[in-house]
Amino acid sequence: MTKSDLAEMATLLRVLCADMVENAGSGHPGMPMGMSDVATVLFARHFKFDPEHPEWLARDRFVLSSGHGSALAYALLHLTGSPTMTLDELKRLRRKDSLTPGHPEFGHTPGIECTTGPLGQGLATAVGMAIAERKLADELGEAVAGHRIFVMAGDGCLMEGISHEAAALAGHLRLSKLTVLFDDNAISIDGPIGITSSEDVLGRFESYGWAVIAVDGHNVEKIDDALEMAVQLDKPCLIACRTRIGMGAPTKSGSAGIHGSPLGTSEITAMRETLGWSHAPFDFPPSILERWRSCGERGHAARRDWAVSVATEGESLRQRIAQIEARQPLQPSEEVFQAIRETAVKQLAAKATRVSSKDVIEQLVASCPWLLGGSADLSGSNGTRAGAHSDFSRDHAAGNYLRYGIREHGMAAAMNGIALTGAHVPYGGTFLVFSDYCRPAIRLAALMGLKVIYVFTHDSIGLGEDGPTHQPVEHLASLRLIPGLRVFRPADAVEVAECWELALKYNGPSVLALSRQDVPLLRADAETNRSSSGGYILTDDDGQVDVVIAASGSEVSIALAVREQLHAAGCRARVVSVPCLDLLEEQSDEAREQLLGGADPLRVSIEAGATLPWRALLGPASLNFGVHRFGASASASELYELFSLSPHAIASAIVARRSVQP
Ligand SMILES: Cc1ncc(C[n+]2csc(CCOP(=O)(O)OP(=O)(O)O)c2C)c(N)n1
Repeated sequence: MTKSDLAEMATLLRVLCADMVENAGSGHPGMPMGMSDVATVLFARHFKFDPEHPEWLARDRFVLSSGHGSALAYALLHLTGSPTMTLDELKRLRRKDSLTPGHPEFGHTPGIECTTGPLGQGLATAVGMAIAERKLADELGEAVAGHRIFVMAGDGCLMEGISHEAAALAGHLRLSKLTVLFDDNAISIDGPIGITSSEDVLGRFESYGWAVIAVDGHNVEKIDDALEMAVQLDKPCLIACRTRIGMGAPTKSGSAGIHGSPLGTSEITAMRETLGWSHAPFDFPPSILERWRSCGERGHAARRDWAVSVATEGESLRQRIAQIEARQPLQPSEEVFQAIRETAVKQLAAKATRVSSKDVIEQLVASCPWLLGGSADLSGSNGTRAGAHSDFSRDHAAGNYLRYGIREHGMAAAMNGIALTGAHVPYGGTFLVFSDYCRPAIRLAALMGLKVIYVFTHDSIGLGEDGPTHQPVEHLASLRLIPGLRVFRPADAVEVAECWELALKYNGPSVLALSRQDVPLLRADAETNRSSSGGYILTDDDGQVDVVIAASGSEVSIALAVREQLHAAGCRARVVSVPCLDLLEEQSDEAREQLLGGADPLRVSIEAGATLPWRALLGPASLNFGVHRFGASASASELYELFSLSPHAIASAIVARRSVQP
């Protein structure tokens, strides 16, 4: 295609995006109009994809990190021939039940690789995709699985802190398949970037170990040269495309005003005049549309050739491709789970649940080559690295353990990218208190329904002397509020094995909250996974009980000690272990009521954290023991005394309440 062919295609794309936003009555025309030339060159000359097969393993990935520019992604899908992205869908931008929601959503719109909208997340997720690509190309061969990841990111994405973590990691790992097309328009919502930023973005990326290229983002030949160069490099590449936001709008381009509002009737008419475009909205000259369609057809042919060559490959490789393309969930066999539970029940010594988790990981590594471990510089403390692990590095793509560095947010986003590729299940560790640093990416994992496992250790004041900065208080409660995220807090080695099993079987994200301090083994049975209902009766008195104590994690053994003391005081108590409140909430009301002993017994909860979720479960008449202020620097046993979480303090409070309300 000639330069003028590309220019016409870019104009069609630019006008279409402006018309889509105009038709919607709201949205963001500035970014798509500014980046139309870059997008055209990328899709016409470089991007490998098949619109009819968005699941193709070897396709290049396009991540629109500036998710507000969603019109661009949808328009590209339509123009290149996606069968689901019809013209009608483009006309329904931002409408209810359309395939064209305000920001791109993975799993909702075929062809959208990643949910984007929170700035910076797309870029950081793409780093995980580039890690997964290296692993896949190493496993299956470059010809079968190699692909590139192209990201469009604006000033906003690159200002966000997460871009620093993600880009530094990508540079360190030399993720050469990653190319970021920076929409360098120097405008954000409040105005010119100069009012808030003086940084040298290119210098920054260079210092991370990236190649940087600066081009005129409206010069199709220069863009083409830059992309040509980027794919030859042995490191990630940032192409800073100097663009004019809203390019083509005669009075509004170049200003913040066009970032997030439709152009308006007079401006859009004037835009048509300026661009010499006489066609009505959504009416495309057939010759230009044909050119766009040919980009998709080129990819279609490439996929066909690829399919012919992989058809001659062995059965196991073809099965692996089918697994990835169908996004078939990866999980160990039932025998592996059974063996892990049986090992756990034999370990009689008291052990921190983080150590029991490491025991599980040691057993999983051998049978799960698709499991990718990692930690944000706390491998030893989190117990995330097994003896059989080897580190993934720029020189060792076969490694199955990621050293994320002290980059919790970058780690969580990269895990999303790894999970999105569909070939691996990532797990990553840090302290529970630092889940705050991961939270925006955890939320996106939940929104996308990704199988990602967070190994969050040091899960309460029980971590002791490191003090209140390290002691989570509100974290369990707040993580439980994220829809679709399962928060597991196992009480002993058997529950740890069960919760790992449940996390690996769940097609969504899971948190494993694990103790630093030792806990005794509470269970002697491991035949069935009792954690699967979220909560179960651990110890009961025959017949009627006066008190039901529900607890999680390290507080379950405290609940058992409380029960002993109550027994001595003539009060019969049931202990319910609740390793996962989310799963318990999914049970029927009847099952839950039965577990909690109906209306008569006094309901009690013990968890060393905010008590809100327990009050919601047990009702306003319940007694809830927890932590309602920040912790302190002292030994775990001193802190449990200080926060009235010792068996004696709890038993006394229960007896006192019962004497008032027998
Ligand atoms: C984490 C986050 N913070 C704030 C926003 C709201 N927001 C959307 S776009 C934008 C400005 C982005 O500027 P830029 O990347 O330069 O985009 P452009 O104006 O060039 O389209 C902001 C603040 C967001 N989507 N995500």
